[in-house]
Amino acid sequence: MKRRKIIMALGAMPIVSAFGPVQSTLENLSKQNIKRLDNAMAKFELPVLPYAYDALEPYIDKMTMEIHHTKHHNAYVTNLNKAVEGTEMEGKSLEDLMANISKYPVAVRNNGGGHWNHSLFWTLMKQNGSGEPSGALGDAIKSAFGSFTDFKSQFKSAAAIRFGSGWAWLVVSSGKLVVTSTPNQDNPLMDLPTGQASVAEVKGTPILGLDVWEHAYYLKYQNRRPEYIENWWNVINWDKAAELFSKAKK
Ligand code: MN3
Repeated sequence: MKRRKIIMALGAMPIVSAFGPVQSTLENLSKQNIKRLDNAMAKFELPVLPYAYDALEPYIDKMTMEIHHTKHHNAYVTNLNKAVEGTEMEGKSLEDLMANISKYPVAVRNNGGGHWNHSLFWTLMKQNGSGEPSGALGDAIKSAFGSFTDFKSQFKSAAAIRFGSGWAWLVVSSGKLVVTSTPNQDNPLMDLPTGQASVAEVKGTPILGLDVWEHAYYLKYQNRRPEYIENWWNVINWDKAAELFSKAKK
């Protein structure tokens, strides 16, 4: 601003007291800085479900959805915030934490993974989600697995044989579609050693993810995990999967 314009601008300020305008400018600047700090240290938040708790009935029941979202997912968010608070991890994005998880404490791996995995999982389901993917994703599945039926059976098998708690995934890995699974709340984005049963088997960008922890199905299906896995195909949001596929590095 040129000197003349500054004088004009000052002249236009209302004179409340001798220090009024300056003081209020300082207060505004300070408020802006505080807001900037708040944003930098933004805490992780539980996302709102994109549908009602009963939207996936009868395949996934309302009570399971409500407890899964408000108790389990919420606990991952709360514990992740606790784990990063006051550390150099505070303010980092979830993606950044996942990509460097081998450097961070196990509480960040478990709760950060839990937050990332569930945030994705909710968006991969919808009411009346039955059907098969079309377009580029449909073609890529046929080319990678032979047919949609062959892909489905490979994915179902990965979900069924994952021992204990974990996830089954369809990922883009080195340009190819691959079915894999992870234990606990690990996911294929984590920079963990691959190839062992105790860690992520394959790294890649998730296109589909299925939660096979007992808390995801036990109220309705008890020990019948294969039945839950089979019914999940009625609520898959293939539009979301296609969107993730279009954005994934090929
Ligand atoms: Mn879960």
